[in-house]
Amino acid sequence: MSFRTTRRSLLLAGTAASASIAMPWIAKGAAEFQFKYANNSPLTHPLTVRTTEAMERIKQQTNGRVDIQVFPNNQLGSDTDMLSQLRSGAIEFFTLSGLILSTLVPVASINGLGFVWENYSKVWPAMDGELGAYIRKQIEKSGLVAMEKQYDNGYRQMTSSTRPIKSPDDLKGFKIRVPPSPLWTSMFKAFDAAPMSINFSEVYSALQTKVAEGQENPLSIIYFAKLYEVQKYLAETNHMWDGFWFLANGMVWNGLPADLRDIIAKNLNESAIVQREDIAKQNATFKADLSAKGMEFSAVDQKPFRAKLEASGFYKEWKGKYGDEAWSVLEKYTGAIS
Ligand code: X2X
Repeated sequence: MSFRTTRRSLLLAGTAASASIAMPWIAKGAAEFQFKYANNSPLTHPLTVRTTEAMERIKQQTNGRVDIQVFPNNQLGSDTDMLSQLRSGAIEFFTLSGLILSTLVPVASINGLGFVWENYSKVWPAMDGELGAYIRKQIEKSGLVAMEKQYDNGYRQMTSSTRPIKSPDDLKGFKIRVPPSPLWTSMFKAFDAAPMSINFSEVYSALQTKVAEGQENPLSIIYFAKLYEVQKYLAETNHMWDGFWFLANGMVWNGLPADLRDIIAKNLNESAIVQREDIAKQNATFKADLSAKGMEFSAVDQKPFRAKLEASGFYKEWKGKYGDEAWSVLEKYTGAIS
């Protein structure tokens, strides 16, 4: 947090100091507010592409006062590490799946419940509406701030190197990597699979070395992180929908002048809308692209998967965890779940 350093320099320098010592950013030509934004996504993924564009606009529109450097692709560590860094202020901005954020803010995984979103025309009104607002309020209580518009991760699909997944029975004993989040573990346990929590930074090698047989992710991640190199079968399960919250350290955010906050938020929210469109467009061609890379696709009937979750008490259990209030906000958008 360079602005803190700057304040300390001001104190140390005292009144006798020259302007170039008291305001080192002027002397060095550096920005007044230099921040770090980190994520888990490849350079080519629309999340990285569009947030990088937002940072360029922010620099321009603040006349160089705010300079946010982008550290994609787990350069600064795993999601779990980066969440700690965000909380301590070692990094100021971070995008994280709400499902993983739930390790800190339990309700943030609610949009990831299996088989509740018919399509995007239900997802975005919910996340841009009351459900998103409800989650953001809880996020704020944890000392973090979430921008209003989420970036898309996408509908998640199951992949495997050992066998095609066609029915819930195929998941029995299946060694599947899931992101670190109680909801994921709970759901794949309900399928009688053998889920293992592994951060995304380790996924490629876990699949390559066959520590895990399979994993689940949206097509965009499977494509841009080249998971097709270490996975053969792809079942179009669309089992969960997942998005990235653009998070700020609350102390840093609230310490910024309001006009700068407005410029940052506006640009990050605008880029989120464009990023959602990127994913929608790319989804139309990913199947052909991934097939060309050698993946074998299979269409899947969702009904028996959902029935298995119902029968295992999965929805009932999570309704109890999230509470009636959050559940009714969710059902406003999804329709009755159970
Ligand atoms: O870790 C994953 O699988 C990923 C990339 O989808 C998330 O960020 C949750």
